[in-house]
Amino acid sequence: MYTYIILEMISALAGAVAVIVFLEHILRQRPVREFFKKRWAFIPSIVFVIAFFGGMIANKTYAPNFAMPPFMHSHAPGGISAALPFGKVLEFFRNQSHFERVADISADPNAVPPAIERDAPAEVHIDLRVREVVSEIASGIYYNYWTYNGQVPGPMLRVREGDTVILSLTNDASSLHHHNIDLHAVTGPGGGATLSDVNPGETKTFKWKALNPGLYVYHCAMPNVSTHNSHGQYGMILVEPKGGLPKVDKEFYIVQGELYTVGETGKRGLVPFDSNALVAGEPNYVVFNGRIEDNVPRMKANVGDRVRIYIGNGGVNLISSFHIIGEIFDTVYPEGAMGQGSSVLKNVQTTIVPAGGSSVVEFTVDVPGKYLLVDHALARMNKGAWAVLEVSGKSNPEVFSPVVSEHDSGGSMHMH
Ligand SMILES: [Cu+2]
Repeated sequence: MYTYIILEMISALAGAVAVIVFLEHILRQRPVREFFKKRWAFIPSIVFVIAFFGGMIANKTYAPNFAMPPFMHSHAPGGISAALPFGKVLEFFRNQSHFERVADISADPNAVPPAIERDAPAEVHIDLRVREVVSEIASGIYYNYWTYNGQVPGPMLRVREGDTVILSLTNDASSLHHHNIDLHAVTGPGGGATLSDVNPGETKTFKWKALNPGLYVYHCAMPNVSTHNSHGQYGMILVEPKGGLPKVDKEFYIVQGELYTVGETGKRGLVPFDSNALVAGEPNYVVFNGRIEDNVPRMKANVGDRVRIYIGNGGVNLISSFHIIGEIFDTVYPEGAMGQGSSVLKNVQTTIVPAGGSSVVEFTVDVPGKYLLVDHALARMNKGAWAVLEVSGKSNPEVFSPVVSEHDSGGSMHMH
């Protein structure tokens, strides 16, 4: 149990002595080659080599996969490390001028497909294109995002319970990596990932039946899955229940996600992906819709509107405690569950959105003003986990208003 400490200490000490002897020789400005001509020179050299290998033998550390189930050979499924292959990193820098620059990576929270009016199942065709692009996390902080359709999250998809979906996934020819798609709404191996592994430039199509209603996450499941996910490859698909959802005035689409970058949060320039931070679960950025908001507010409603938010969590490590400061969700579809037999929750302050999961919240806006959407693990606001809903309209003093005290208005204080 203690052997490694003794070995490491001896090794460090011997190595240090050997290096000192060698440095002493150089500092006296004697040519290096004379050092090796000396008859005793082999002694520190051999000591150094022994120390080096002694240290290597003493340091017994399991491979990162040691805590995984025995049938998996990496710290993520598929035997591929979380780190990007060094060759791909070089290739990125060699070809960096070829990567598309996207001005705004963030999916528009207003881009929710309209409610489905059909009362019978149909065949629905969906095309998605994977694009590896360069865009900004915040002004001047550039990141190599991997996306569905050049945005994070990927587009919100909407089908009806019982629909047959023909989904085509294209991997843009400019990509450096394989990609695929796993939709949690799919019944079948890999949620479609096994049928949609696409090389750069390739398209694959598969068919699936939307058996279960609900709000589902989709994401890339190419090994290393966490690496692909945390580059921005996630989005949501709503499978509307047969009877549809109640009509509302406004619907919004928000997906929380994490970004793991080398260096401190806020470091400017092109920030590379940090696989160690990913495995440790310490993101530099936790964001709503791909980046830190700067074009606010993007979500708007009027007093009296009934609002529904489709909220998801692309992960990969954190659970979101979704909350709106100054609102109460009068209705929550917990974990995005809906359809026959499921029940909604009433009057919820904060709803859990699991990694790779969702929630649907509804409320009526009664008072004008700005409402902050947050993950109520509030330190994450410092990492970007917020968005703004602006409500316009007449004030509603019966629900919310200041009380001007007699002291403020110059009158005397009264006891009641
Ligand atoms: Cu991917």
